[in-house]
Amino acid sequence: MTEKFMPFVTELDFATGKLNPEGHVITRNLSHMKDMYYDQEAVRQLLGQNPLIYVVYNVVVPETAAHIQHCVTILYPGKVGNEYFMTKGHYHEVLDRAEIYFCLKGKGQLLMQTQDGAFASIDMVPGSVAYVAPEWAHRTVNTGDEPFVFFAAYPGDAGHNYGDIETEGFAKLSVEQNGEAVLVDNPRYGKAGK
Ligand code: PAN
Ligand code: ZN
Repeated sequence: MTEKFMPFVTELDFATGKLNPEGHVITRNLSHMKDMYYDQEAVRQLLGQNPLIYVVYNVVVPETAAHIQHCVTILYPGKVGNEYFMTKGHYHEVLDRAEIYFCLKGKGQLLMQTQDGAFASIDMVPGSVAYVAPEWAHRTVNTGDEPFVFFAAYPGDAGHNYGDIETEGFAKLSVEQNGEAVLVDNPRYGKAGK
């Protein structure tokens, strides 16, 4: 007989967004994603300090369809040139696996796109529960001046495909213009990539 997988709890600190236990922690600095920002001169200037852009605390569960992966992302405020700090973004490796994002703190945007060229964005504030439908790549952007914190849950076997976004880029860039967050067309989308 196979052994039972036992129920368990993880505590989420609403003040910081951190999980206890921390689980599997992923940290992303600018150097991990320097080609993804449009303004490469601004990237060069910032690389010396190599700012921390985001941290993901992942509860560790088996990566099978029976389980539900869940984690918290803390995306720090800041900009590279006039482009807001963002996550790398990905499709799920098993393309049709959906995801739920629940905003706990701060404010941001959830950018999504499909392989056949559709694009969507959702503004996220505390209480927003966003549904990333199957087959949509997803990236988050911090458009505020405090950490943007969200909880995510998705099927255990989803996996992450970063390569396609590294190659094609996102259709829109989220930039500050006159103190406002606006989405502009990404001139590099689908061309040289990134
Ligand atoms: C999220 C993301 C997390 C970090 O948990 O993995 O916000 O973004 P990147 O994975 O794009 O670096 C999720 O969508 N998981 O599937
Ligand atoms: Zn995902």
